[in-house]
Amino acid sequence: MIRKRIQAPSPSLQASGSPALPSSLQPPASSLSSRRAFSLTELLVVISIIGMLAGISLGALYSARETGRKAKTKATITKLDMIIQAKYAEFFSRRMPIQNRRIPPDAMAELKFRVLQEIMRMEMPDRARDIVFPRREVEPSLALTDAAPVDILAEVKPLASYAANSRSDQYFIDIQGRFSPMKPSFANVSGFQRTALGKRYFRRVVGSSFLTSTNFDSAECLYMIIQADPEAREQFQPGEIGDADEDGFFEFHDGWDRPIMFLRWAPGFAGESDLMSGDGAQDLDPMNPRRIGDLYADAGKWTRPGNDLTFRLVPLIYSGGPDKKYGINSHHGDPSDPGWTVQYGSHDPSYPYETINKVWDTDPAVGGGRIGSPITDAAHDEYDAYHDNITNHSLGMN
Ligand SMILES: [Ca+2]
Ligand SMILES: [Ca+2]
Ligand SMILES: [Ca+2]
Repeated sequence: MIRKRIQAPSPSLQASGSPALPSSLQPPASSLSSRRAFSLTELLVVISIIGMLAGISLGALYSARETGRKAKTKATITKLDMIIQAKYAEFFSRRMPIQNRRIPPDAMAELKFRVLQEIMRMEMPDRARDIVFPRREVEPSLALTDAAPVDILAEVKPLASYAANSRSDQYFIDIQGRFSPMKPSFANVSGFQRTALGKRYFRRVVGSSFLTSTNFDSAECLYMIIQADPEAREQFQPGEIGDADEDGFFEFHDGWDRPIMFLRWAPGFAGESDLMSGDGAQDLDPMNPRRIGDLYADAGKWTRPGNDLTFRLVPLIYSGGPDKKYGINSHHGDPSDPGWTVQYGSHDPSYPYETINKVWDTDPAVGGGRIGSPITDAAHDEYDAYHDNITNHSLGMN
């Protein structure tokens, strides 16, 4: 443009200042059109340069926004991580409500472990099913579904007992020290009092829209845990909170305005984690230092093969990252068959010992993998989507 302005007057100067020029040297009429063509080319060049510059600055803007979103996500997850890890650690100094102290040491160890698991489930829920379940005494065959009426939903009853399998006789001991020669059930094994916090979560959830859909129930559980603690609650700004499924239950949101998810026990994430070794021999789980495994009924006898998979678990808090997909096996089930696939706790009298199993087992229904493992089923919508996630297990990354 500048060159054009400088050049433009020169032919007219020549024309007016040099009248001696022969007419053949006068700028021909065609030079006017060539001048126009030249300026048009220039204009196109300029436009393309502007376009390139705009492209570069849009790219820079996009990249700056993504960096900002990542930083925001990390900041929120860092705060959540500190609060949740502190709460998780507190469980290990918790007084256990075991009333009979004269039961054998191995029975005591197992009871403590089972009671602790139940307290953690009640007070640090990561799914709706940690809080409510269908009353089996009302309808034993009922699988809890979205359509389940609220009046057949009950608070999960904490139940814990120890099963001895001595050669001569098999018996069970509950927290009151009651011996039972039979397989435990609600009738012959005492549960223990639900904790105040467990009751509070139940009151908040039962009869509410929380149960009309399990969308983001793990994120909503995380919010509920923080919400219950005024000091923790104060650390978060309105911009870090949202309600993606508009059910009135809030979630913490990442930089892409998607819910930040939560798994209390995520053994499958060990391979991706900076915090979990995955090595049970070197890194004992304080929840289960004796590495107690589940009981199985084998040919009419209870056997406990042990569980050499256990290691120290660290709660997992995760954002889906820029692709907004989580790609993590939460065992919440398919969206069309919502979230009741894992039912922790020993509240099912038919299978009172499967709690530990649930933590460590793989689930073929969601493409295999333990809870917390990356989704490796290529047909799954969130296949391989975990790489860009931002989690509390690798805050130094991404
Ligand atoms: Ca929800
Ligand atoms: Ca919600
Ligand atoms: Ca992702």
